[in-house]
Amino acid sequence: EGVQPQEYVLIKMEVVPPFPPKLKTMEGRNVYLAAATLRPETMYGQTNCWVLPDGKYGAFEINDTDVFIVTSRAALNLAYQNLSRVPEKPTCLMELSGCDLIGLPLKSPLAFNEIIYALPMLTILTDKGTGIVTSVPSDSPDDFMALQDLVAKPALRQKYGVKDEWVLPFKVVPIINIPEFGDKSAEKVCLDLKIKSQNDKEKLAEAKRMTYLKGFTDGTMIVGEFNGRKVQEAKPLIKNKLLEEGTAVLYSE
Ligand code: A2H
Repeated sequence: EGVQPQEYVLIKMEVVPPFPPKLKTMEGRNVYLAAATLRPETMYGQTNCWVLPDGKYGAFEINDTDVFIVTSRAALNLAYQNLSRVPEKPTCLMELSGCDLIGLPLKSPLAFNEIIYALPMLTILTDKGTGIVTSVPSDSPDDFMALQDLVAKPALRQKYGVKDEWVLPFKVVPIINIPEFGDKSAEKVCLDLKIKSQNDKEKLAEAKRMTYLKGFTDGTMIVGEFNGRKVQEAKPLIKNKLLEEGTAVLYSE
C-alpha cells in the first residue's frame, strides 16, 4: 500500500432480480457489487463488471437498505468510513466466491448498456479497492484485454461458465476523444503495442502509462451531460453528480 491514502469512487452496480439461488435470501434488499474506480467520468462506457473467480467476497450491510458485495478487507475499511450498518463493525450476510458472482446481471449508473454482466478477470488484486472492478474497454487497457481474452477464447468462457451472449457481440463504447489515440484509446494502444493477453503485465503497464495521463490532460468527453468538455473539467462534475444522486460513494484506503 502507498504512503498517501488513495481515494476511490465506489460505483454501486445493482444486482437485478430475480436473484440466483445462492443469493436468494437477499432478494428484496438493494444489493450492489461496489466497484472501485479512479475514472468516474468513464462510467458511460461500462460494458461489464470484473470479479476474481477464486476471490473471496462477502455481502455486507452498509445501512438499513443497502448491501455491498466486496472483499472483507474493504468491508472493514468501509466500516471505519461510516459505511456499515453497525459502526466500525462489518456485518456479513453471506460469504461468496467470485465464481458465485459470474453472470449476475447488473444495472450500473450512467452506463449506456442497460444490463451488464459480472465476468471473470484473472489479474484482480484482492488487496486493492473492493476486489470488484467496473469494465470500460474504450479507455482501460486492462479491461480491453480481459474482454478480448474472453471473446477470443471459447475455452476460457467455458472454464468459468461464461455464456456467449454475456460477451458477444463485444462492442467498445467510445466516450472520450484523445487527439493522439482517437475515440477508443485503450483498443488502439493495445493493438499498437501488440499486447497478447490480460497477463502481458509489462506491456499493459506501458499501455496504461500512455493512456492514463493523456486521457486526463488531452481528453474530451464525446458523450453525456458534459459532451464537449475537457475530461479534467468533467471528472469532478460527474463524480459529484454520482455522489449526489446516491449511485456512488467515496472510499479511501
Ligand atoms: B479504473 P490504482 Cl477507464 N485489481 O477504473 C485490479 N485493478 C483494480 C482493482 C483491483 N483490486 N481495483 C480497481 N482497479 C482498477 C476505470 C479505469 C481505471 C479506466 C482507465 C484506467 C483505470 C475502469 N476500469 O485504472 O492502482 C480500476 O480501473 C488505471 C490504473 O489504485 C481503478 O480505476 O491506481 C484502478 O485500477 C485503480 O488502480
